[in-house]
Amino acid sequence: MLKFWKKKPAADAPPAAPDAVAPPDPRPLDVATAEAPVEPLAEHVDPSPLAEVADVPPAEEAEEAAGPARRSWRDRLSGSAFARSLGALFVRNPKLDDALLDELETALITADVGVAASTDLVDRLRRRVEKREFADAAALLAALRAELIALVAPVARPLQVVPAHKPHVVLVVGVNGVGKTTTIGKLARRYRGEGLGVILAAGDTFRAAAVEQLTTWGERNQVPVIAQGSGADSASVIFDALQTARARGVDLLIADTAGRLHTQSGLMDELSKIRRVLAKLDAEAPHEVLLVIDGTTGQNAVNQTRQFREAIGVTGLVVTKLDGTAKGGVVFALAREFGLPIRFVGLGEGIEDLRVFDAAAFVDGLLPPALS
Ligand SMILES: Nc1nc2c(ncn2[C@@H]2O[C@H](COP(=O)(O)OP(=O)(O)O)[C@@H](O)[C@H]2O)c(=O)[nH]1
Ligand SMILES: [Mg+2]
Repeated sequence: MLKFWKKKPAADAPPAAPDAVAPPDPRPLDVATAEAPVEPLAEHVDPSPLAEVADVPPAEEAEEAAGPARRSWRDRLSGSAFARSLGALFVRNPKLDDALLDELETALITADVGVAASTDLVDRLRRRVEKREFADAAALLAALRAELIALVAPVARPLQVVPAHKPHVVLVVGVNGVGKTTTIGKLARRYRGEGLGVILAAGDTFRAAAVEQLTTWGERNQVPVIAQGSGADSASVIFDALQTARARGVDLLIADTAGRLHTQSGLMDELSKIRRVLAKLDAEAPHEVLLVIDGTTGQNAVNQTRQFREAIGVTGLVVTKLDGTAKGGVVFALAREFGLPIRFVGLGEGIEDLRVFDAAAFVDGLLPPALS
């Protein structure tokens, strides 16, 4: 096995310190609870970020063990531009030569991996080719796999719901349409299935439909949703939800927020206000600021992450829609640029399609199977 490189230490962004303000006026609560039984979710495959990256076995076996209802990562990711162009590349260039390396570099850049990351990676491979480390294109593919896993393994750090936090508060942020509300629904289902007490806060008070959408997810999964109707103050809704969650000794509070452009300073200010208001009840809340990124937005995802991180502090990422037209490479660009933990990825619209980010499974889903 190949062990030529070391993982870079990942740097967490320290959460911004909230300053104090008066809590908002208490308002009447809407608590929606439904009766539907909750089926437990299949166990997720645990990523092992501490393992020597080059020794990580292909994830397909573990994935299959997770149950037939869950489609494999490769199944979900094989349609991506990344997978298709890499697959075609190795078919077109079965020989290990400069043309293969040049095309590989272009393919990585076009798949949103980013120019710097792609160039670095291919330069390292090129030096090893020059030293005749690889017998053939298959050996190069194996080295590429190990390099890509090494890029994302440091950020494959799952969300930990700390039992001592009653509740552990997760604030979900991101621009419009990236999949925040859907992700919250999937998370509610996952943690409910694990036996945790969960409450959702309908903090997207911008659109009436958003409250309805979250309430539907809550009803489906027997999870209470705290809402105040559209037009209410978002910080006030989330504050109420935290009060309710504490009174009931709930384990996890997940708060939705209005989609906003990272360039809208008014809306960004609203997020700071939510932070300050939560700190009134629990100085450590929110324990997690989860930024949801749409995997199809390409390099713009990097700008969004930078802006949200500067404006409110981000402690974890969810990258959605990697199943569709996403190129997939943006995950590597984000990992390299920020080192923020990638908690989950969205591989489809179904409830079981939110997966704990697994570096090896992800890379294997994008790369062609070993060349024979
Ligand atoms: N294909 C696919 N669609 C997704 C995924 N996550 C969310 N979506 C879809 O993205 C759209 C917007 O989601 P929504 O949760 O309303 O976004 P929000 O505005 O950020 O709350 C919906 O149609 C979702 O079904 C995913 O992982 N894969
Ligand atoms: Mg929403």
